[in-house]
Amino acid sequence: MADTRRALIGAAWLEAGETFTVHAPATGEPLARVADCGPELATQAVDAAAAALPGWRAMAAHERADLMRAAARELTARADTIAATMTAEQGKPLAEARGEVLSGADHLLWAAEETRRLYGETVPGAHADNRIWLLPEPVGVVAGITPWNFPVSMITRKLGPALAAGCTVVLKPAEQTPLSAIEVAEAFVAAGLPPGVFNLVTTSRPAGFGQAVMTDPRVRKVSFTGSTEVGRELIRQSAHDVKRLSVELGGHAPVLVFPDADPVAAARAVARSKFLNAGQACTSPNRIFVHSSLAAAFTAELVRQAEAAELGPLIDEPAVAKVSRHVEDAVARGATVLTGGRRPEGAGTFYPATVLGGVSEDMLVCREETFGPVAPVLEFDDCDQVVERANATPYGLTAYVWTNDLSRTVRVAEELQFGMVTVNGGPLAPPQAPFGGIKSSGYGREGGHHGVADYLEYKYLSVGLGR
Ligand code: TXE
Repeated sequence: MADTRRALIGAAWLEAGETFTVHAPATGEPLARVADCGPELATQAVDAAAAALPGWRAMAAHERADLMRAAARELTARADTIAATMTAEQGKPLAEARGEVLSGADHLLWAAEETRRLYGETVPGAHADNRIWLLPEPVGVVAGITPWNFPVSMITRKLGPALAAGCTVVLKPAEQTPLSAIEVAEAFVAAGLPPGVFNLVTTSRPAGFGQAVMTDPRVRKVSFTGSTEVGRELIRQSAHDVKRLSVELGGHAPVLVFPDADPVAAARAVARSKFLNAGQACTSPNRIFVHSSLAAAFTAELVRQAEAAELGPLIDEPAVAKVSRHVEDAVARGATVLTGGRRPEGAGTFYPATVLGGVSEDMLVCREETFGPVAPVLEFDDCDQVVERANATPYGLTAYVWTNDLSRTVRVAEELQFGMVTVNGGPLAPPQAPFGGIKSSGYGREGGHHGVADYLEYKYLSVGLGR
C-alpha cells in the first residue's frame, strides 16, 4: 500500500493523525491510507480560505485567469497519472477516466475566461441626481462537497466558477475517491495557486465536515452534488445562518423514442449514455419509453450494445446490493431479463450491462435511482400520455427525446419537467451550458455564466450627485 496521503490546508499538507483506507473496487484490495480529518480540521481549512479571500478577490482578473489556466495545463500534463488513480479507486475504464480529467481541465479554461466577463450593470437612477450600479462581488468562502462518480470533473465544475468569481474554496471529496482529488490539489499547488485559495479536506466522517462548514458563518455558500437524502439535510442546515446553497441531486431520466425515430441509432445512443460509468451517473437513462411499433428493433439493438459494452466495477458492495435488489424486484413483478441480470462470480464489485423488458412503473427501477447498468424498457402507444408518464417522478434533471418531427420536438421539450432535455443525442455537459435540475433533483446550475453567477452577489450601489 502506498504512503499515507495528506489533506491540503492553507500552505501545508497535513497528516491529521488518524487515517482511513481507500479500496480498489475491482479487487477489494487496499490502495492507500488517507488523512481522516475531523471537524476541527474543516474549521482550520475555513480559517485558511478566509485568510486567503481578500488577496484572491482583489487580484486582477487576468492574473486569476493565468493561475487557473496554469492549473488546467498541470491537470492536462498529469492526465494519464490522475486517470490511472481514478480507475484504481473508482473503477471506471481508463479511457473514460482520462476523458474526464481533460474535460475537467476544459472547465477550468472556460471559467478562467469568465474572470474577464464579470460585468456589472448600470440601471436608471431613482431621480435626476441619482446613479445606480450593480457591482458583482464574490459570495466569499465556499465549501464544496463532491461525490465519487466523477471524482475529478465534479471538483473542477465547482472550483472553476468559484475561483473565477473570486471565492476561496474548502472542498471535501467523497470518502471512496479522495486519491484523485489529492492529485487535483497537487496540480493546483504546482500551478502556483496562492495558499488557502483551494483547501482539500479528506475524511471518512462526512457528517462532521458537513456540520462544521454548515454552522460556520464565514462559509457563505455550499455547493453539493450527491444523494437527495444528504441534500435535504444540508438544505435544513443551511437555514442556520441562511447560507447560499446549490444542490445537484439524483435523477431519473426518461427516454422517449417516438414512432418516427430511427430505433437503431436511438438504441446505440441510449446504450452509450446508460452504460457510461456503469450507469453511475445522475443523467443515466432510467425509464426508456419506446413506441410499441419500434420496440422489437430498438430492444434487439440495445441488447447487442449491452453485450458489447465494457464496464468497470460498481463503486462498492452496497451499490451492487441496490442494483441486484432492483433487478430482483422487477423480475418478481413481471419483467424479463433480456441480458445480464446476474452478478458474476469472483472478486470485485462487478455487475453486467443489463436490459429489462416488460417493465412497468410500479417496479423499483422506475421509482428509485438504480445507479447501475440496468436499462429498463417500457412500451407505449399513446404519444401524448407518454409525456405525462415521463414527468411522473419527483426528479427533474435530464430527459432524452428521439424524434425528427420538429413540432413534436418543441411541444414535448416544453412539456417535459426537467432542467435539461436532449433531442436525438446523449448527455452533454460542456462548460458553457448550465447543467442542473428542477424538483427533487435540486437547484443551482453548474456551467455557463449562470453557473458563475451562483458564486456572485450583486451589490447595488446608489450615489447621489449632490446637485
Ligand atoms: O451519496 P452521498 P452516496 C445518488 C445515487 C447513489 C446514492 C447514494 O442514487 O446511489 O445517491 O450515494 C457527502 N454532510 N447519488 O451514498 O452520501 C459524502 O461524503 C455532508 C447521485 O455516495 O450523498 C460525499 O462527498 N456531506 C449523485 C457526498 O456527500 C455528506 C452522485 C455524496 O455522498 C454527508 C452520488 C453529510 N451528512 C450519489 N453525508 C449525483 N447527483 O450524481 C454524506 N456526505
